[in-house]
Amino acid sequence: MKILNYLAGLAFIILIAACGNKKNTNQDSGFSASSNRTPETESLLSNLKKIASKGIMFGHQDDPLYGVTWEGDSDRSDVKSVVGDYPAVMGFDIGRIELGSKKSLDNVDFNIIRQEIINQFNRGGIITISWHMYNTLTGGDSWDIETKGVVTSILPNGENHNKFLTWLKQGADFFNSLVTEDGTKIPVLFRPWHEHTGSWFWWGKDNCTIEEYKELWLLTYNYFEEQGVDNLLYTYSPDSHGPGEIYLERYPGDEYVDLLGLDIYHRGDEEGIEIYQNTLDTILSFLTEEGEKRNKPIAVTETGLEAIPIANWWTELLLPTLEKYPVTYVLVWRNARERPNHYYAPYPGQKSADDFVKFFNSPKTLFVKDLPNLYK
Ligand code: BMA
Repeated sequence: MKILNYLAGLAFIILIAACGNKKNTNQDSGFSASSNRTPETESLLSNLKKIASKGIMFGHQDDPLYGVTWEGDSDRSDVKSVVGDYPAVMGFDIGRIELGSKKSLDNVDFNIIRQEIINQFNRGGIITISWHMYNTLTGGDSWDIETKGVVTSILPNGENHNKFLTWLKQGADFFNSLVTEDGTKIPVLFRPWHEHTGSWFWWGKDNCTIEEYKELWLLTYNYFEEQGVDNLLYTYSPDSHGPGEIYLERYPGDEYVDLLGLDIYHRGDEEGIEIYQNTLDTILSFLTEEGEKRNKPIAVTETGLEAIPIANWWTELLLPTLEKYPVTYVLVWRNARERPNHYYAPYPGQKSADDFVKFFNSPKTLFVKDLPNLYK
C-alpha cells in the first residue's frame, strides 16, 4: 500500500509540474511563438489571424516622426495630410539603441519614438519595429559586411558574445519601457534580423551559416524572454529572393515565429512592374499556403516604389496583387526628410496622391480609424 501511495503521490507531483511548465500557447494553433506574453499581445495575435477578412491594413515607416520637408510637427503625418487618417500600422527602427545612443540611426530621439508608439497604441493602431543593429565586431553599421564572422563572434563562445548581450539588453529595456500611462505594456510586431535572404547586412545569407542564423534568432528570443520582454510578436521578414526553399531555408521554427512577412521593393519603375508584380504574386501565393498550414498571419512587412513616379501605383499595381491573398498588412518605407526623393508614401500634391485617396477609399484597405479593437 505504502509503495502505491508513494507512486500515486509521485504521479501527482509530476502532473502538477508538467501543468506548471505548460507553455501559454494559443488554443487555436498547434504552434505559437509564445510563453508568458501579456494578454494584449495574445489578443493582438488572435485578432491578426482574422483581420484579413475585413481588409488589408496600411502601414508606413516612421510616419509621425517626419516627412517630406518637415520634422517633428505635432500630430503631423504625410499619410494623414493626404487622406485624413493615420496608417493602421506604424513602423519604427531602433538601430543605434545598442550603442546607448540618445538618437536612432535615422537621427530621431528614442524618447520621441517611444511617445509616438504610445500615441499609435492609444489610437488603436499597430506598431512594428525593426532593428538595424550595428556591427559588434567592427563597430560599423548593419551594412558593414567587409569583415566576415560577425555572427560567429557574437554567439555563445564567440569573443564578442558578452558585448552582444549588453547590446541586446538595450533593446530589451526599450521594449520593456513601452508602457501606457495606465501601465499597459504595448504589443509590438518585432522583425529581428530581417532581409537575411540577401547579403547586405552582417546577418545576411553569405555572412553566416544557416545554423548560425537560427542560433542568432533563438538567442535573441530566449534572451528577451529572460529579460521579461513579454510584449512581442516575432515576425519573420526575408527579402524577395524567391518562394519555397529560399524563404524557409533559415526559418527558426514555428515555435519562434508568429507572422510570416516579406520585404519586397518595386525597383526601376516602368521596367520593374512585371518583376515586382510577378514576384509579389508568387511569394504571396506561397505564403498563403504556408500561413494556412502553420496557422500564422502573413504580411508585406516592407515594400514601395521610391518617389512613386507611377500615378496609379496604389490601385492599379499594388492593390490588385495584394487583394488576391489574405494579407494582414502592407507597410511602405519611410518618407525621409534628409534624402531628396527617398519617400514611399505620397504627400499633398505628390504625383500619386489622388490615387492614394482612391486606395484609402477602397473597402479593401484599413487605416487606423477602420480598426476594430485589436487588443481585446
Ligand atoms: C534604409 C534607408 C536608410 C535608413 C535605413 C533604416 O532603407 O531608408 O536611409 O537609414 O533604411 O531606416
